[in-house]
Amino acid sequence: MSEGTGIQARWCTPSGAAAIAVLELRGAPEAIERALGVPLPEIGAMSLRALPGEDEGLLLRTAHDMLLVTPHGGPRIRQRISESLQADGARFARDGAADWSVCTTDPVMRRVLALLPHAASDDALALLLAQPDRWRRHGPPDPRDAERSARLRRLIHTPTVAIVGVPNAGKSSLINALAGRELAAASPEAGTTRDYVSARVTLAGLTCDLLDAPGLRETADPIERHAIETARRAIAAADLRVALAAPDQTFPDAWPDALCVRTKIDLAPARDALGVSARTGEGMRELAHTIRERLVPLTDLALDRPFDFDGPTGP
Ligand SMILES: Nc1nc2c(ncn2[C@@H]2O[C@H](COP(=O)(O)OP(=O)(O)O)[C@@H](O)[C@H]2O)c(=O)[nH]1
Ligand SMILES: [Mg+2]
Repeated sequence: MSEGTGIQARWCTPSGAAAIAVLELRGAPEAIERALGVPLPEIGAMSLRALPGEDEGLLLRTAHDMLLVTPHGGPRIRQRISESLQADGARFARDGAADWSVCTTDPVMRRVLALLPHAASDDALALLLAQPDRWRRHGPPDPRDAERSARLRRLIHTPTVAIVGVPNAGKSSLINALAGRELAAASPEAGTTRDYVSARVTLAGLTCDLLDAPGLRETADPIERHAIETARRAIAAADLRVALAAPDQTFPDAWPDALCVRTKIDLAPARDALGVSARTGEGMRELAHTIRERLVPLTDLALDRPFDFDGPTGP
């Protein structure tokens, strides 16, 4: 470690919990500038800058000698930034909450800043930061925008996608393939998944929780029956249902609003629905885009109008 630079650093968000992390830096502006390798914004202003560790983030200059930095929330990025700053002599204090109230007097910006560290998807960042300007230009969101607002809030609060289908439809295999790791036991034996498993994945930019429901079949086993009842409720409460069927199966009719997907297209081509193969990866990108479009359509994102980011239960 080099000579101390007098920079005091502190992470204000828990590790890996959201799309962005918040780092507070205090010290001489020249020292902070040198450590980050980028020019600081004016006091009260913010700017998007490249950060050490091949990341980028917003810099919010809250005072002459205080800066809030918002890199991505992943633990590896966080560690690289910590190491880079420590190598420059910064001293890290214990993690603690940031005080956003010093950043701005604009009430919409204050609410945006309070929400930023909790946003799940990357796209939430630009969308939230655009809100103060949109609210100024258009006023608060129109009640007619309520449905669009509810969809856009899925970028902030991770939505749930229930994967449903009869045993052997390929649910566990699909979830493992989307998550890129072995999470749910996949096997040809019906009833392998007795409890539902969930995996957090990012599909075409949208972070969501995939729910692997147990095969919903009639059963005498009270433990399995209980698991199935619990799963039925979770499926009904999910933001989206994706119904899977292997080439030789029929789609379940319990959820008419489900997105239908044929699995195992390496064995037989899909003729009646979107098709995927967990084995070869074929169709997976299209599926990710379709799920994202069902939950947060790009037209909602592109519309230059304010949205109700706090939601009906917000302040
Ligand atoms: N050929 C092929 N087999 C698959 C594919 N996906 C799953 N399987 C197989 O189908 C069987 C059932 O899969 P699983 O994911 O456990 O289905 P689940 O009961 O719906 O969770 C397993 O033997 C898997 O290896 C696929 O894309 N192609
Ligand atoms: Mg399974």
